[in-house]
Amino acid sequence: MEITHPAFAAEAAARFAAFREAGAIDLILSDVDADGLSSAALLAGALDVPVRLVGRGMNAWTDPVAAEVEGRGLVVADLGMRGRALGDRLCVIDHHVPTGTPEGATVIHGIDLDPVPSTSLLAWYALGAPEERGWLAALGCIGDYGDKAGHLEVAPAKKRWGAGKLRELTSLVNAPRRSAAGDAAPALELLRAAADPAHALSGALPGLAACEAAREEVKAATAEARRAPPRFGARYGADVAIVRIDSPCQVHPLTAQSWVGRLRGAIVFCANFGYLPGKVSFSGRAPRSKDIVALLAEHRPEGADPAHYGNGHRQAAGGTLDHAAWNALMDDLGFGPEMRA
Ligand SMILES: [Mn+2]
Repeated sequence: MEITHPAFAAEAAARFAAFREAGAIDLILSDVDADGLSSAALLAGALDVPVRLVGRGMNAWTDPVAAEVEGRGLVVADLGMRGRALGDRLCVIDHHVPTGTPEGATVIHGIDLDPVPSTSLLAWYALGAPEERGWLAALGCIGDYGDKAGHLEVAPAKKRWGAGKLRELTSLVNAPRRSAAGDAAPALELLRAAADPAHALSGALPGLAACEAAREEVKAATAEARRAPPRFGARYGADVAIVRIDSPCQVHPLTAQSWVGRLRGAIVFCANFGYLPGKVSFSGRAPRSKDIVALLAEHRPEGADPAHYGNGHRQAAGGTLDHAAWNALMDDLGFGPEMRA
């Protein structure tokens, strides 16, 4: 397979080998989307260590998780990066806009590369780019960026393992985290057990049926969310839209995504009032010329937890706020009672 960033990949492999050499790795923390799961499947397969998925309403860089991983040798994948040390020894593999660098950590970060690689590509580079596992690298990349974002690994993976199979598997493993239950463990189980995408989709492995059921549930919730109209506030007019929904499923990112192409040039947020009790979960999508991370930083309301507000990519970021902080943000952005909690 071709490698988008060959010099970086070689350096990542050397850095990761040095990390392995220097001490034990006994736990992988990862995100629950296709990119996080494929990164975890790659790393867990190579290192033979368990995975702790960091899912709904949780953030790896907060006290509860820090307490849980105390004393461990960790790889933290696709979960952002902050200036906080976790565990006994730490390797961070990530591609989100970082807010700091943990002291003493081994860091494999792709934010300064163009195109920015998925975490799955970075994890695959770290492991020395093993050909047979290239489908997992491509899967995470397709999950985060689609299959036409200029990553050279994707076209050969599509040719070798099937474009349709890779797309189908990406869609399936992305479904459980979005369902009302939100448990991505079956998707990880499926990816870990599979030799390749055809094997994963064959029906012979555990996890597939749960992924399929989750996808049906999410499809129905998405259809309902699409019926909500975008609203505009006094401060930015047509430049910032918000769509309000109420769903136990994580359909706010998809809903924001579906509007950003239709509302020319606007930053679009979808605010979900039914996802976490007592909170508003919101997801923003922006056209290339705009920067959501900057917008949210400028309007950070009092009471916003930095671990759960305004993190992500320039074109895709959001957060979770309690009702008071959400209402303060709405006041600041010039929205009326239609957006208040
Ligand atoms: Mn990612």
